[in-house]
Amino acid sequence: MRVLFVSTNRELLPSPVAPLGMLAVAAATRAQHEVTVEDLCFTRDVPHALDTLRAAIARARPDVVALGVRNLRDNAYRDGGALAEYHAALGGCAREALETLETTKGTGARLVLGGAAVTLQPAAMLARTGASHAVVGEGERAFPALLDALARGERPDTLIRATPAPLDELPRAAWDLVDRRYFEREGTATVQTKRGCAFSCTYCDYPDLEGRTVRVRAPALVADEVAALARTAGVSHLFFVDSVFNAPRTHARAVCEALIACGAPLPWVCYASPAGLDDELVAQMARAGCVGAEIGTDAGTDAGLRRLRKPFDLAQVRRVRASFRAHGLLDCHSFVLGAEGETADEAAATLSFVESLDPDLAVFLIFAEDREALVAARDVEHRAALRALLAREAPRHPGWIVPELGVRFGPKVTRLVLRRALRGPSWLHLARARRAERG
Ligand code: B12
Ligand code: SF4
Repeated sequence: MRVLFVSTNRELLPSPVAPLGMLAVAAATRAQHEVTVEDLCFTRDVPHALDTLRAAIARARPDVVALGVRNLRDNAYRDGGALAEYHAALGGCAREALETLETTKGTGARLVLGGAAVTLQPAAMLARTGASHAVVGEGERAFPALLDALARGERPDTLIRATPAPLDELPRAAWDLVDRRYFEREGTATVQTKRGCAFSCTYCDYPDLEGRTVRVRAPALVADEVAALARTAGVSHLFFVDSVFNAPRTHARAVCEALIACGAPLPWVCYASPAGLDDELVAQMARAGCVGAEIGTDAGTDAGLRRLRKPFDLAQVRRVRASFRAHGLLDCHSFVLGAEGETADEAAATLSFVESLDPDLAVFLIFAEDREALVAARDVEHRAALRALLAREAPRHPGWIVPELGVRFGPKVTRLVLRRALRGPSWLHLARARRAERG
């Protein structure tokens, strides 16, 4: 079959992120089917995105249009009203354009959705776009299987729940099909060393996306992929997009060893949990090319950590901070306010803890549920109080970032990064500036 993959994400903040997941599905699909890719990320506005989609369908004359949908929220974590309208318009536009093609006229079964937004809210995304099918979870096996079923003239279910696959059996993402502007702009490529998270932090939907059982990739294959990306024009940095890079610890260590063995070819960042992140591992990460990590600390009281079921305490967070400083790694600790019945006093205590921890950067998010089955009326008053607290406190603390309020986050920061032609994830630049200020 002829398949047109379309990456629909147009979010440019904190930086444009290449559609790794969609490129992975494209790689798995092209063994059997004819694949083309269109990326709407750099389109000027929504009408331009719709025109681009229409033109791509007319050009590719696909049997199936596969829309990759990543975000339900924009960088400011707004409720997604505008995004929902955008997704609905894309669905309408794709269906209309497919109807004009002889090959798909009247089949009504040719618009397929996939991606994190679809896994979190499949029913809403199907209703919004009018798509015929939605793949929930990873697409490398489920999507080609769907195409095969369609090619045989079968009528597969609307919702396709993917079964997790052993990662070493999957092909590498089709980086040859990526829009080069991602690399020209800031040079960050992305790699996964594993899928899944075995922790059970109460509010977190990452295990819903990738599973609770961790599946790891062979460290040698990870290192090969990193080395290949390092040879790719424009690639200067790497982001390990695992939910948590450092767990399981043994695997993180093995990946670091494999990277060291191939000369630590790229500076990289990752998401890390304070759990098990000891000095030995931090030192090894530094030798393997790590320049910084976004650390999911999440609460600044031990009671809060216990309630969120975080598997560490504040003393451990302080040890991690010290290790990062000792080994010259930049740190950005994230904090989630407003989850699990947190009181106003506890939110204030978290801010005091951050003040005393004094990381290079701290990013504050106000909790918002995205899992379809759990989306409930939010505590509007508590959210408003947290916004007021952060609006008062964050601007006067150097290094505190609040995406929702645009504090040290937003187009101004991005323009600065672009003007200075700085490479790599933008938070690193803020963190470096902060270290330089401190001397
Ligand atoms: C790493 C990451 C980041 C990094 C990205 C670094 C980079 N250069 O790529 C950073 C920190 C920059 C980031 C930023 C943001 N992120 Co983020 N991020 C992630 C994370 C942890 C992994 C994404 C990833 O690459 N996964 C690896 C790939 C292989 O998986 P995948 O994309 O899901 O693809 C698989 C399936 O979804 C499916 N699939 C994907 N596409 C398609 C297409 C088709 C047709 C099919 C059939 C299947 C399919 O198959 C793929 C392979 O198995 C996810 C959470 C998670 N664990 O998934 C959040 C997540 C994607 N991010 C999210 C958000 C909100 C954001 C921000 C808006 C936050 C902010 N305020 O800044 C920004 C937006 C950035 C942007 N420009 O879009 C949300 C999106 C959903 C939502 N709630 O809106 C997630 C799910 C986290 C969450 N629960 O809130 N993010
Ligand atoms: S460790 Fe991180 S990814 Fe895993 S459940 Fe907790 S918050 Fe989510």
